[in-house]
Amino acid sequence: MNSHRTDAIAGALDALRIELPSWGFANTGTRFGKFLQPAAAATIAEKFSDAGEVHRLTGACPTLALHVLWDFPDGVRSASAVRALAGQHGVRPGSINPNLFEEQHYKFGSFGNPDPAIRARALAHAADSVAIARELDSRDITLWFADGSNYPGTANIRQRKQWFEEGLRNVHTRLAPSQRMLVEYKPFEPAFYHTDIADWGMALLLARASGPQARVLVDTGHHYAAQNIEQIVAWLLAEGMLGGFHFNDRRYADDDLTLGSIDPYQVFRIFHEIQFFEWETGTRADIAYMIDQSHNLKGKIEAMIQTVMMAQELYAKAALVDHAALASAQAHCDLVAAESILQNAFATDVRPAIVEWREAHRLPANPMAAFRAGGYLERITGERQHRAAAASSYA
Ligand code: LRH
Ligand code: MN
Repeated sequence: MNSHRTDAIAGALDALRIELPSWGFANTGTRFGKFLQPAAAATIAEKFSDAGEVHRLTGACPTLALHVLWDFPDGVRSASAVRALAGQHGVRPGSINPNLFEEQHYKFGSFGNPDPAIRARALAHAADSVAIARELDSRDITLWFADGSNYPGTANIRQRKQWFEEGLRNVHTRLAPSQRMLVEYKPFEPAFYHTDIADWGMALLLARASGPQARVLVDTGHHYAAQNIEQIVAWLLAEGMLGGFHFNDRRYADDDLTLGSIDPYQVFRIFHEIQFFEWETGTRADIAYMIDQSHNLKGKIEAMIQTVMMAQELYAKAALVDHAALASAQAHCDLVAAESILQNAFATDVRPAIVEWREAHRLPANPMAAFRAGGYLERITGERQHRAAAASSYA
């Protein structure tokens, strides 16, 4: 591979930072069961420790996304302990995710609940989440809502939209100037008739209505199978409203599988749209690349390392697209030439250049092999296997 291409790959890897999800290290399951892993993290200290191990091996994961109810048992009062853990494990607190979906009082919704007292409780929790983010110098607050309905006629969809506008606008007023709120959409689950924030357009309109520091978060698992996700990404880029991603893969629905395990070309096409935009505009898109996965069968840490390695590989391949040649082929409607430019980049084996980048950064050539040989899993299994298994459904 010529130096121009290895330089392009090195430049891409220097820029790519991927945020890990604290809940990805904990025992999670499906409604049909949770298969417990003795080494799974159960405390925030263990989640930071595991994230620290992934960052130590990949050099690409300096932040950890946190979910408020699962990681801050005492709310904002837990922030100083979290800050200390971050220092100890070399991973900074990342995006703050409120929990507006599992407590009993959210049965009929949170921001969209017909009961003003419940909407007020939900807003108070979102406000606490912003306060926690301020306390930890976390830039992003990621807002996902399970709100919706299961049966036609049971919800006033327009009324709930207005309540969401009011609630999200209120959250926006609490942001520090440097902070952002990322509105995450999802077409269904747990609601199975309508979901209040069901697609990118609804999230875009609500983010716009909230204020200038609001953006849209694209969870790759939150799309109907036939949807063209990279077109949504292109539109959000063009609108200046793409705030970040939750990366995972799926065969059917929100399966939260390892990135690229089902459709790596999908992820490549997303990365291509971003890098093509950056080439065309000469700007760096202000995107938070984050992982959102839950592994019932794979080892939690290995799944994260696999995802980071796959993301680096696909992002590096996208950096090999000759954007000038592509723009010319597009302008001349040379379909085969244009398509081949992407396919050739995708077909390029970038792994030798990635190993070169890792060695240049004194990182293991193969993070997965280093993890398996490193003894970390054996050590934490010994430390953690004695505790009783918690029976909660998620994280
Ligand atoms: C909802 C979601 C959201 C999180 C949760 C863990 O499906 O993607 O981002 O809060 O997963
Ligand atoms: Mn998500």
